[in-house]
Amino acid sequence: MSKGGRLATSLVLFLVAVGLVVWGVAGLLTPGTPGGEMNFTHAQAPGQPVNLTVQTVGAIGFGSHPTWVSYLTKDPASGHWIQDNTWVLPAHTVIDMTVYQYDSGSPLRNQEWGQVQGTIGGSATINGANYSVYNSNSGNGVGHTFSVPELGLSVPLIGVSANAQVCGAGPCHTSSPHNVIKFSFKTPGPGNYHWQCFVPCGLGYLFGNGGPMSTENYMGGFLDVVHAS
Ligand SMILES: [Cu+2]
Repeated sequence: MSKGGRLATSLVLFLVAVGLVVWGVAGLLTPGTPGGEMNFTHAQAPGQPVNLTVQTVGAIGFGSHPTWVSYLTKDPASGHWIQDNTWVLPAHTVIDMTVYQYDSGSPLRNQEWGQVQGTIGGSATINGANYSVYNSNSGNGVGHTFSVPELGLSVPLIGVSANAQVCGAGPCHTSSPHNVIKFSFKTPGPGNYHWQCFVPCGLGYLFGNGGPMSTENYMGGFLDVVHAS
């Protein structure tokens, strides 16, 4: 090989090495989940309530942390369950939220989170029955909450029996034990509002608050509220 050829080969190999390093570092910095936002602004006619459907699972089953608890969102366009829990929502619009809760529960450390707060009518329904407070020391306890602190909104998501065949990996299907929890709330003006779960469900982390509790797209995300078009 000529000197020029060797030089060109070395240069190509060097650039490939640099590329691999950049790719590796970028991979470390990027969460292993789609970091996009799910858009709900065109899922219905302007001014009409938005249907937002999510599920909570005891183990996501895929990605970089398959054993972590997580929310999944039903894509209004494709109907697929996606771990993309930041939603673009129209402002001043009623959101009809449905949660398929597939995880087991436990007694709450703070009974405050057993209360339905900030929904339209101040209540929610579980499998069709109205409730405004849930005693987590009874029944199957609470698995997670859906809470938007800036909106004073919080709903306890009641667990399924831990003795049942709890769904082992998301996305879960309605053939697994689940509770269907429904409630409605109204979006405020445009802005970014964070939502999260307040049950320390990060099993294996300090006080249950690490891991999925402190990683976006597992037990938290954002309401990206925009001017209705
Ligand atoms: Cu949780």
